[in-house]
Formats: sequence, structure tokens, C-alpha cells
Amino acid sequence: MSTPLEKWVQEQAELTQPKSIHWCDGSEEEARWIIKRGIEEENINGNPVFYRLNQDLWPNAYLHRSHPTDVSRTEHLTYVCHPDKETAGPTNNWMEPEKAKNMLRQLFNGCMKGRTMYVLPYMMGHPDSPFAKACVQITDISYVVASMRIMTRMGKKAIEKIGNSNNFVRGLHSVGDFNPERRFIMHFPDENLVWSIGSGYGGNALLGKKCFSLRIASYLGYKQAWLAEHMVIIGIQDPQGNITYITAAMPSACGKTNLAMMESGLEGYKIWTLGDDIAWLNIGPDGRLYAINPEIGFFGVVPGTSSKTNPNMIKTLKGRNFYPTLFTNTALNLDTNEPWWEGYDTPCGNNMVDWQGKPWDISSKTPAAHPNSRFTVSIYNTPTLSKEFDNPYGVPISAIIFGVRRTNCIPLVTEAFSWKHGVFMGARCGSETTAAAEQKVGVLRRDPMAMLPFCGYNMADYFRHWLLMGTRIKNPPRIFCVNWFRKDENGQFLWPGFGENIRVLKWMLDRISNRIGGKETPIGIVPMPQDIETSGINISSEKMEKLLNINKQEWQQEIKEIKNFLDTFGTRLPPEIWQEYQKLYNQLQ
Ligand code: GTP
Ligand code: SPV
Ligand code: MN
Repeated sequence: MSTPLEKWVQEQAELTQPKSIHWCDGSEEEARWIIKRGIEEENINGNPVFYRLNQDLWPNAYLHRSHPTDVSRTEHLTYVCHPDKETAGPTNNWMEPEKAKNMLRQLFNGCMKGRTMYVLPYMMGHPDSPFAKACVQITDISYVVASMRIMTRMGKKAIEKIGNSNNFVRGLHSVGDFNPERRFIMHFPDENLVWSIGSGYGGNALLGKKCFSLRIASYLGYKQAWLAEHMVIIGIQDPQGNITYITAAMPSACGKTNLAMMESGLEGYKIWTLGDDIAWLNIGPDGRLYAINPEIGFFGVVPGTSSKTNPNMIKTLKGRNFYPTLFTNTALNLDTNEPWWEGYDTPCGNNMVDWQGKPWDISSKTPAAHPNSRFTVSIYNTPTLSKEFDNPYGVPISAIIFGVRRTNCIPLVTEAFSWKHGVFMGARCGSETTAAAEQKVGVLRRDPMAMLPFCGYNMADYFRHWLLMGTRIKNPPRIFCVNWFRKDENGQFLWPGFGENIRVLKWMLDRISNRIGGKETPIGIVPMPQDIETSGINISSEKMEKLLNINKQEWQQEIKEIKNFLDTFGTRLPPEIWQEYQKLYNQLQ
């Protein structure tokens, strides 16, 4: 008798017709074999899936070049297939589940002919965690196997957890023919099921990540009284040695990984890393909010990563590691066989190829590394890893940050007056788009709680769920909004950012422990300019004023856009959100 898992795999094999099936055990030996297959046997567009990099300078590191049309998440091809459109809400693409399946079945039909089908059993969350979920992904490319092994706890533990039950999250993935016309990422939340075809890229293809741990998990959280969020988890150690745990939501490519691994610019303060992209938040036995990171790796933005901006990530990438390190779509120095990217420590070499393998030099008009080039690396390699990382119950959260990328309007930091006001603050967030998704870059769009592309159900219900969570939590975390990206008239960042962001976190700690006051404004509490520690950085009081300024004119425009966005939810939007909107509106007049 076969188990439900074996039966499901068999059915997927009948549909996709692979040459062979390989069940992955997550072992080191298998990881070496997978990389070797990627180098020698599999190809994308006629090119190998992996290139071995200089192993002396970058131990266990490999370069992957994706299909040139497959370099970022494709939000317009991503669907949340609830039985009814209203449950998906106005911010998601929706298709009727049976219609979606019929359409995709045709694309999956025979798509693995001549290829190996890999079966990946994995856990999201520590296997001993009451919040962890057992999952299985099927894929047909070594890149996804190698990546999933870095990002998730892959192997026999998951199979043991599933046993003879039907209780596992299913993901079916094939790169298909990489044609964007035949690319779809389809979610079936009622079945804990994801079907993805036509892309090998991160969020489209590593189905445990955005597809399950955010889109489907957010809907599970809605039904089961927890939250799945696009958030960093960190511990902030103060000079007395106390550690305060916080989470921070920021849109894609807006600073999460950098915040998660920050090398503090203030003496006595230190950041401990627990997660850089996804947090699952549950109410603990003591009534407080606890966070776990369901992942065990980083899939991080490469450009701009250097010993200056993120020294801990450079150490992580260069370290000796039980897991391989993958670089996707960086440039390559042919003389040294090293990866290279814009913003790295050293200037480019004389003999370079760009992310597509084409000759490149400093006079080229296009970037050498793709703006959304990525590294995939184990979190266990990071020097700042928190000792609580594998704690199955997670860490208690004292503050939640919503971060945005805004050239103007939004101050460096604001504190919400209350949980309810904080939910509105998160809901009204807008941010300028980045290269993390296929879209025009630098366009302002509303991105509530940094979850616009990742909330698996109607965001009006999501806001209601957030409001409700605040009433269930004892001592709900304080809520803050930050913007590291405000610019001056010359287009220069006003704030030094990166390691100096600790100065803003310090203000938050001082607020949490009631050590410091603040200035009440229409949008929330902002620091007095002198309350942000600026010793040791060169920042004038004039700059500080600009960073904290609330410009009435800009806010008139902002509030219009907020209203337009909230209107799209119609009568489903919780009245509390409108009340907070009205308060803000009145105060700005
Ligand atoms: P995803 O992995 O897409 O979810 O992105 P992320 O939120 O983890 O973003 P990440 O930390 O990788 O940062 C993205 C880009 O923002 C990089 O190019 C960074 O160099 C830049 N960045 C991060 N933090 C700061 C900061 O404090 N100031 C400035 N000016 N840039 C920053
Ligand atoms: C993001 O876009 O927010 C990422 C990268 O973290 S991806 O895994 O592709 O979603
Ligand atoms: Mn992300």
C-alpha cells in the first residue's frame, strides 16, 4: 500500500512523464551530486545550470545564470485561486480553481519528458516547533533542488512527520520551456497546494518561500489566529546586555537582509540575526507575540553588498560552509573566476562577462550584474546568528517596524499612537518599486505591511485580522514606521543608513522602555532631532530636520492616494481603518 504522499507523487509523474524520479534526502553527498548534475548534465538555453567559482576565494560557491527572461518574480502571472474572487480581494490576480487547473494541466502534461523529477521533502520551521509545517515540492531542475536545500530543512524528518497522513503542503514545479507566455504561479489555498510552471527564479520556483510561507500561510494564519509576514526578525543587544526582539516588514529590496545582519554603528549595541525575509507570528502561552523564521537561508539581493554596507554578509558568503553558496546572475571575472557586482569591495577586473555571460567592461551601458542578482546562502554561516535561532517556540517580540522606500514625504521614523493606529500605519504604506519583481522600477505604489504581492486573501480581511490580533495579544508590540531612503534636492540620501540605522533602533528601545519622550504629530510620534544619537556621524541638524520633517503639501497628495487605495476594498474595509484615516485627514487640514 502506498502512502498519500507516494500516491500524490505518482499522480504528478503520470501527468509530467519524467524519465526518472529521485527522492531527495538532503544529505551533503546528494548536494554535491546535484551541483555536479547542474554543471555536467542539465542546461538552460544550452548553458550549464551551474559554473564552479574560484574555490580558494569563494569556498563551495557556484554561479547560476538564469534564463534571460526569468530574472525576478512575475506578479502579473501569479494567481491566488480561491473558490470565489472576493476572498482573493482586489489586490490579487484570481482565477476559478478548476479553470486554473485545467489550463495548467495542459502545460504540465508531459513537461518533464527526458528529465529527472526531484521530490523534495522539507520542513518550514524547526521540526520540533509546534508552528512548523511539513511540505513536499516536486521540481525538474537542479538549481531549485540546491536552493531549497539551502533555504529549508530538507530531508527524512519531513517524510517522518508526514508518515501516512494527508497533512502536507504540496508544490508542483517545472521550468517548462521558460516562456513567459506559458508561465504561471498558481495558489490553491484551500488545498495547501501550489502549481508553478515556466520559471526557475526564486520566489516563483522555491515554493516553500513566498508561495507557501506567505501567500498560503497568511490565509492559514487568518483562519487559525496567527500571522505570516514579510518580515525580518532580529535581537537588539544594548550596552547592558539586554536583548530586545523585534520584527520589521519592508517591501522587496528595501533593506530587510541588511537590517537583519547589521554591524552596529553605535558602541555597545549589537544585532543578532534570526531571519531576513519571513516571520511566522504566534501568540505564546504567556499571551505575548512570538516569532519564528520558517527558513534557514538567505536569498538576498547582491548589488550593493560590500564589506562597508554589510560586512557580516561578506563573511557569510566567503565562509567555509556545509551548504554550497549560490550566486544567481552576477557578473564573472574571467581572470580570477570570481563573482563580481556593482557596489562590491573591489573595482571590476579587465576581463569580465556580465550576468548573461556576454563580454562587459566599465564603459558598457548596462550593469554587469543583474540589478536583481541574488545569493543563496545558509543562515548557519552567519557570524551574527542568534543563539535562539533554532528555538522551536521563537522569540518574544517587543516592536514591529514597517519600512518603506520613499524619496520624500515619509520621515526617518514615526511611532504609532496605538496598535490600531499602527495597523493603519502599516495599511497606508506606499513604497517605490524595485527590481525584485518584473515591473517599472521607482514607481510609488501602496504596499500595505510590505505584503501587497504576498497576502493570499482579501487585504480588507487581512487588516481586520491584524486589528483582532492586537486585542488577543497581551502587551502588543509597539509599531513604528521607518524610511531609510529620503533624499535631498540633489537626489542624495539624507540618512547614512546600513549600520547607522542602529541609531533609529536605539530610539525605539528608549521609547519602549519609556526612557525618552517624542513629538506628537498628525501622523504619529517622531523624535526630537536631538533624540537621535548622531555622535560619530557627520549629519547636520539641518539634515536631521529634513529627515524628520512632515511636509503638509506632500501629505495632502499622500492622503489622496491612501484614500484611493482604501476605496478599492469597498464596504469590506474595517471601520477602524476609516476612523484612523479620518483622524489623519482632519489633523492634516
Ligand atoms: P528582498 O530579499 O527582495 O525581500 O529584499 P530586502 O528587503 O532584504 O532588501 P536588501 O536588504 O537586500 O536591500 C536591497 C537594496 O537596498 C540593496 O541594494 C541595499 O544596498 C539597499 N539598502 C539596504 N539598506 C539600506 C539603507 O539603510 N540605506 C540605503 N541607502 N540603502 C539600503
Ligand atoms: C522578494 O522579492 O521579496 C524576495 C525575493 O525575497 S523572492 O524570493 O524572489 O521573492
Ligand atoms: Mn522578500
